[in-house]
Amino acid sequence: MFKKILVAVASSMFALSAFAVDRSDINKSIQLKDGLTVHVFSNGKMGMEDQYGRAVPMSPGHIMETQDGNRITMVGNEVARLDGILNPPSD
Ligand SMILES: [Cu+2]
Repeated sequence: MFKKILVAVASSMFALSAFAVDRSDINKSIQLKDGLTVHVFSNGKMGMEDQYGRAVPMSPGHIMETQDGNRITMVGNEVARLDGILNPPSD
């Protein structure tokens, strides 16, 4: 059972890294009031970028306020996926 979970985790990590540097996977990016940016991926999940261009975690379900006063509910928490896009491996 435990081994099965490990295999599942390993293969999903591989799937993530396979398209991690593909910026076109981001559907749209929205500026928030607090200076953060929320990136919405093609599957509807989101990743957060801070003022310094780093991928930062946010709890799914968190209510975010956009610069134009709208509210968005955080879906997913794609930190590793966004980090691969913001900081692609140099080699
Ligand atoms: Cu968020």
